[in-house]
Amino acid sequence: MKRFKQPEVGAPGEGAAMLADAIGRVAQPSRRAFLKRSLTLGGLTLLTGCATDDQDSIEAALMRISRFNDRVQSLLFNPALLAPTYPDAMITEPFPFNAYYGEEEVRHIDGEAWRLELSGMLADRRPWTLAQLRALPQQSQVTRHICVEGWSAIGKWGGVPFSHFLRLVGADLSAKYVGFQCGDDYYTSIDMATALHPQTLMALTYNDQPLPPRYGFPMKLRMPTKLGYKNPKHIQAIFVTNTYPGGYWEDQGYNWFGGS
Ligand SMILES: Nc1nc2c(c(=O)[nH]1)N[C@H]1C(S)=C(S)[C@@H](COP(=O)(O)O)O[C@H]1N2
Ligand SMILES: [Mo]
Repeated sequence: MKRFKQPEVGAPGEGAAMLADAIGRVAQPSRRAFLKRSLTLGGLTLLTGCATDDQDSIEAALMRISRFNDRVQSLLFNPALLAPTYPDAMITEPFPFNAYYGEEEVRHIDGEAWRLELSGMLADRRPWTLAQLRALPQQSQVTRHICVEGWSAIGKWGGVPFSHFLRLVGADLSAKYVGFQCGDDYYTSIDMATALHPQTLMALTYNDQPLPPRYGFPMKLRMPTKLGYKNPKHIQAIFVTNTYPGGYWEDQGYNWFGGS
């Protein structure tokens, strides 16, 4: 991080254009608009101690603001507050598909061979079969999924309350993070408070049927308190850790806490 260095900006406005460009690449759309309205070049320099002529230091500064924002969101998160639920009649048909690739590339995972792997800060690291997960107590919910790409949809998911599962395997509930590795190389991570939220489900069904491949067979994590990209599909492995694990979109600048 370069400190106390004056911007070596050629033409007036060049630095601002660079800042807008960096914001575009770092921030999610809503935050981008907010930053554009509220930050000037000088303001960002004061806030971060960074000269704003340097792309890397601008991005690092915006990432620091976003990580600060994560801490604020964690403090504001109320684990007892429930996300709205809806009647079955309001379920969106067809429910949209989304991934970092097109629908023709949806992964087809073999449910018989699949094992859920566990690692990190938990007592019982034995892998789980799909049949074993289906034998655990199940719950269902009709909730709204919100994607930062500008759509939302109501769907019905059923599965195992994640807090029940974490207790069952002896997870260290004082750990900071729960991380997920997916069958399509997607990955993400969440805060422990959200992992233990009563509406956070290890979803095995969609519309009372086994989760179809496009919605994340054999298992996804469904959290109505978080944006779409925080809800991992095709989960292969779960780990509990105090080391910040990041995520596929989060590492490209999307806000990590990602609450909705
Ligand atoms: N494994 C995996 N999970 C993922 C994604 C992905 O690309 N791969 N995309 C995320 C995003 S951005 C969204 S909006 C939702 C879409 O879920 P859906 O296809 O059930 O609507 O999945 C999330 N989880
Ligand atoms: Mo999304």
